[in-house]
Amino acid sequence: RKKSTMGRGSLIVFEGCDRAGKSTQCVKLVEALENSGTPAKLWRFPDRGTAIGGIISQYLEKKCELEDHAVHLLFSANRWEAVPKMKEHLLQGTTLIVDRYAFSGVAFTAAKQGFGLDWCRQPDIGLPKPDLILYLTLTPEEAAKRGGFGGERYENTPFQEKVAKNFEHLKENNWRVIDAGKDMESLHEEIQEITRAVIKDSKDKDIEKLWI
Ligand code: NYM
Ligand code: MG
Repeated sequence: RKKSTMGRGSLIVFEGCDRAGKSTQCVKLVEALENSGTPAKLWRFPDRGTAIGGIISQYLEKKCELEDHAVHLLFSANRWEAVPKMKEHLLQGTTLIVDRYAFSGVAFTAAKQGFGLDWCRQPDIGLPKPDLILYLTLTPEEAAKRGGFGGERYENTPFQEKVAKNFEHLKENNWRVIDAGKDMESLHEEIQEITRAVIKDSKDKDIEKLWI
């Protein structure tokens, strides 16, 4: 299909620790955009539906062990394999609302012993650069109120605290920090307002490359 004459869609990424409410807000945002006539599609990483994503899923569910560098590269490969389709959607004018991206990749692996931010960033250099990163933050107290973690790998408080510290180092001027402790509806309104402005603003801009 041909390039949209309405301008390209935006690449909007949600980031944050587990339990911040990213997935809920992603779904609500896609729904709101679609209802107002803005083509939008929900996307998520890891995409557990591909062959690579299947291995990642097994790893997260603790059904297999993988060497830490190797699994980092699989998470990155899982993004790269999606790039052709992502670009196609963006160029056709569809905005992608993405639940986690390369920033989770870096923040989670760099929380492991012996991994620096710089090494972790390398495989994701050159991915399509998001127009906006909505970083949902939650204090440890608020997080605790939301009930227990699931049983997946990384789902424990000490690890998540390291992840949160790493996210702080990744912030750039296209990041917006959102207090995820607010009620779901106010959060949704705030997110819509920011997102709609960015969608308008990025229509005629080229898609840039991440970390270049
Ligand atoms: N995760 C996610 C990583 O470790 N590296 C990555 O590149 C990405 C995208 O996978 N705890 C971790 C963060 C999550 C876990 O994500 C699965 P979700 O959104 O809970 O399905
Ligand atoms: Mg999770």
